[in-house]
Amino acid sequence: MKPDLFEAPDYYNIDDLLTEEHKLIRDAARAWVKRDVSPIIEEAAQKAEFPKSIIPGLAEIGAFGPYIPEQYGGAGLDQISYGLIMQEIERGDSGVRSTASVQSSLVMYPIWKYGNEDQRNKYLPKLASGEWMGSFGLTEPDHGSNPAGMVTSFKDKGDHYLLNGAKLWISNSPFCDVAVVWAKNEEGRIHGLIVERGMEGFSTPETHNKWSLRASATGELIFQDVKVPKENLLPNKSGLGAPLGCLDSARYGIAWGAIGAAMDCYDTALRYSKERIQFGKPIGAFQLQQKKLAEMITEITKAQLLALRLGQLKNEDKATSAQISMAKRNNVDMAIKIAREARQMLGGMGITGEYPIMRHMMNLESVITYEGTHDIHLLITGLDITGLSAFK
Ligand code: TGC
Ligand code: FAD
Repeated sequence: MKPDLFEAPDYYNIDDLLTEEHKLIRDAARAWVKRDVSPIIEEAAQKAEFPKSIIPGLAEIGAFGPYIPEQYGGAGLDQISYGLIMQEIERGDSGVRSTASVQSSLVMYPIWKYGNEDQRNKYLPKLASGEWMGSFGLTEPDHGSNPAGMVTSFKDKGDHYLLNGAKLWISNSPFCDVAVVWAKNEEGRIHGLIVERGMEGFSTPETHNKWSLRASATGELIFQDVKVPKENLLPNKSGLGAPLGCLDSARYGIAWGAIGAAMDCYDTALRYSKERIQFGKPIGAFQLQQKKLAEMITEITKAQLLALRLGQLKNEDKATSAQISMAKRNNVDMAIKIAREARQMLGGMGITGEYPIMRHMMNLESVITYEGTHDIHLLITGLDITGLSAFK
């Protein structure tokens, strides 16, 4: 892969709206990605291996629990800082951002928000430091967009719960130490349980042959009569709203992350367009190529403003689930379209691993699917503005 010459676009001087702390945190994450992610990520993706060597670096830049209070090992930052860290990581690779999203918003967040003090103290510091890695089990083989239909269940056996079922498409599952698993009790109510590697009957087979998110490990969570200690049930929230609350936090991070992938594609295409000569002049001088670049920077700028405003609302605890859903949908759709256009601008070189664009493009096929598909998010906005549910 070519050296990482990335320069972040900021067409509307959005940096002026950030604090000095935001910029320091963003720049530290950006420098780490250039130094530790860019040189290894293409090979990791080609080999379809999650590069475990980057886990300590992710912890160091505050990517594990950016907004979790410092008393639990988190970085105690605001929501805009969290977003900026996700943007920079996904500029490197969506799969690396996935690992951080799952750890922070889908594992640490529910333990922090729905767990008790013993659970917070036991798990959060080790998850923040990367000593333990987590996964989040909501999706099942027959229940993806409709998690309410899940069949994974647990029974009260007096001194423990007995858990049975299976989860599919689970990021980090092959190497996770703990999994936050959503399952129904005997009354059909959804609860979160913390399942630990080593519990008898718990296995995590890897899913192979993915063309997307290849540098992220994806797999199953299988539970065959797993005895889960009663103290591992998250006591403070139940029902579908509990896992969906975690998704709000992760979807928000993705809305920022997608901007990173888009910026990398745009920056690569812009540089290439000035260097590549055809018909005696740089391809960037042709009107059709300029149209592509002009539309890319316009869409990136709109996405940056959407994410920043959403971050302000989140900092004030005013962001609605529907607003978060809109930003996830819009920004991922923006990024995947930019990746497709940028790839074309590089001609044949665009399909090689010399440049990051094709990897971003393939990764974004997962990002537009997970955490709610593009169409599910359209229907969430539809429900919000009409009051009529297309799901029931
Ligand atoms: P519905 O009846 O609308 O709601 C059930 C209860 O949940 C509440 N609620 C929410 N709470 C918090 N945050 C949200 N975003 C919420 N949305 C709904 C709602 O108020 C209600 O509460 P209550 O107290 O009245 O019971 O539920 P529904 O069954 O009609 O489904 C709605 C729908 C389709 C929007 C939802 O099921 C959905 O979002 N489906 C998409 C599934 C999804 O996103 N799965 C993601 C799996 S995790 C993942 O992909 C990780 S990838 C990680 C990575 O690698 O980065
Ligand atoms: P389906 O729900 O079967 O949907 C298939 C198609 O039908 C989609 O186009 C969808 O939009 C459409 N559709 C469905 N319902 C409707 C409707 N009502 N109206 C209109 N169209 C509809 N899950 C986890 O729990 N944890 C994870 O860590 C995790 N990581 C993932 C990592 C990767 C790489 C991938 C690909 C997925 C991951 N997922 C994870 C699962 C992800 O959330 C689901 O794939 C996603 O929610 C969609 O579910 P599905 O794949 O079963 O598709």
